[in-house]
Amino acid sequence: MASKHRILQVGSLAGSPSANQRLADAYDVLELWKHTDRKAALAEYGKGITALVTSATMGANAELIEALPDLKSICSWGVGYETIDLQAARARGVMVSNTPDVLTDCVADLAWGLIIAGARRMTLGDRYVRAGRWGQVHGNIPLGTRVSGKKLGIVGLGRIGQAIARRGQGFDMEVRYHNRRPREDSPYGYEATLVELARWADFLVVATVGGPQTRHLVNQEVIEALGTKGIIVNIARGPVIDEQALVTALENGKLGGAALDVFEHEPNVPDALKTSDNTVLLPHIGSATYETRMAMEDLMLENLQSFFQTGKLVTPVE
Ligand code: 8YV
Repeated sequence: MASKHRILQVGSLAGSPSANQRLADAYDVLELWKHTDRKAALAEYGKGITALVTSATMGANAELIEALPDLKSICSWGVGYETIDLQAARARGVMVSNTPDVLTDCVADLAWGLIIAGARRMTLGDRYVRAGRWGQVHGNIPLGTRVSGKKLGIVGLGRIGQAIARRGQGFDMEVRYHNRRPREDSPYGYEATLVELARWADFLVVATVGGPQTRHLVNQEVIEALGTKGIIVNIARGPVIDEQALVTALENGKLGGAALDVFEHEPNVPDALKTSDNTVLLPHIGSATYETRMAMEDLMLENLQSFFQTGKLVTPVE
């Protein structure tokens, strides 16, 4: 039997149904996360490794890329790639793939879950039921906000933003968006500034890419423009929202509510968000359905296999 190709896996993909096992079955895997001295492990076993598997969260920085002299491809599990140093990869001629499209629907579905949970105070109600406080609901849980027929603002009309927008039509909502540029193919209204979009919207959903170019795009001015009745939803990346400004606005009653799947310093979540009755908090589970995680691992493995068989990736980045 031919010997297995050697690959490096940055961390455990425990959030995927069978990725760890399938990688271990098909390849000779250097499991980097099991080595306490990462540098030493790379120096000892890194030579000859041509492919690396990582995730949107774990990424691959310049130091890691440089420590692998024979590296030719990085196959990531996840759509976001702001944690992969593309410049360092390009400089070395290393190809990069992600897993786009397969997670779009589930992430958009979760955004909608957050819109409704935030507007209708679902998690607060759930806490009352669990605590045996049903009799105290009236007068304690403030009335929610109607969702149907309201104004939906989307920050970033990419694949996921468009899927969220389409669902808005089912709720009879008017949809507008903000992007760096208006999209010719879009049926939705364009707002040239984020502040204008926030001022107009009842619900502002963040669906843009992460990375330095979008850090704190949603700042104090945007949050206050959304206002006392507005609800912000984030299924993209935590740092897109200035979290401190968000906390301050919630504390001062300048924002209606926040429903968040991502945070600026994951896994750390500010106490002020945890104790607020106006927040819904999820642990970055946008893509976490069996079907989607399976499709992500299939696509990541396809990229890897294609690299070894043809020298090309199936879903290269850019
Ligand atoms: C992943 C994600 O759960 O794909 C992405 O960019 O954020 C999620 O789908 C996770 O980040 C993978 O590490």
